[in-house]
Amino acid sequence: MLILGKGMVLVWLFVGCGGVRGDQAEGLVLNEVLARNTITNVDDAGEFDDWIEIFNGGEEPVSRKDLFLSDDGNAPARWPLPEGDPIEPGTWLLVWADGQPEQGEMHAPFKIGGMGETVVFSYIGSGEPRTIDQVDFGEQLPDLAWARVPNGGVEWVAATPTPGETNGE
Ligand SMILES: [Ca+2]
Ligand SMILES: [Ca+2]
Repeated sequence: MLILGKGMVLVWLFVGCGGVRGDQAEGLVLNEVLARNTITNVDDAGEFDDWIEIFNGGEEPVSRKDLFLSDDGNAPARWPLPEGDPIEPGTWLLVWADGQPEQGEMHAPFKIGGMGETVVFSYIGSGEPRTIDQVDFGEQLPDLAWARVPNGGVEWVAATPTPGETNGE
């Protein structure tokens, strides 16, 4: 009984540590990008600017701590997601990629190019740094997003933009 008891404690600790250390971004994906926004939606400064949508397709809230976005795979730590409420399961987080951080905390200091670009989403914290997700897209037509359809799925396609909402609907 004593041995079994120790074994159970060890298993519990192992699973517990794994959950804290390695799975900070479990379930998160880059879900949609719009690089040529001319009539789709405006930011809090009233501007039609580019954006990146993150989706939590997992089953647990995910902390924003130590998560970074970049438009340069060689510099993944360009911009840390601002502190705030965890990203709840089944919800989206919209980041303005307008190069105007002075317009608010959800404005990244880089833009994404309508002729094609890379967006890199990384975890860079106390654990092993890793790429959570990356999307390389080509030229975009105005107001046609590059999106995972179905929402959070494997395939990326050109689609009607759905900022902060389910893709492909
Ligand atoms: Ca703006
Ligand atoms: Ca969407």
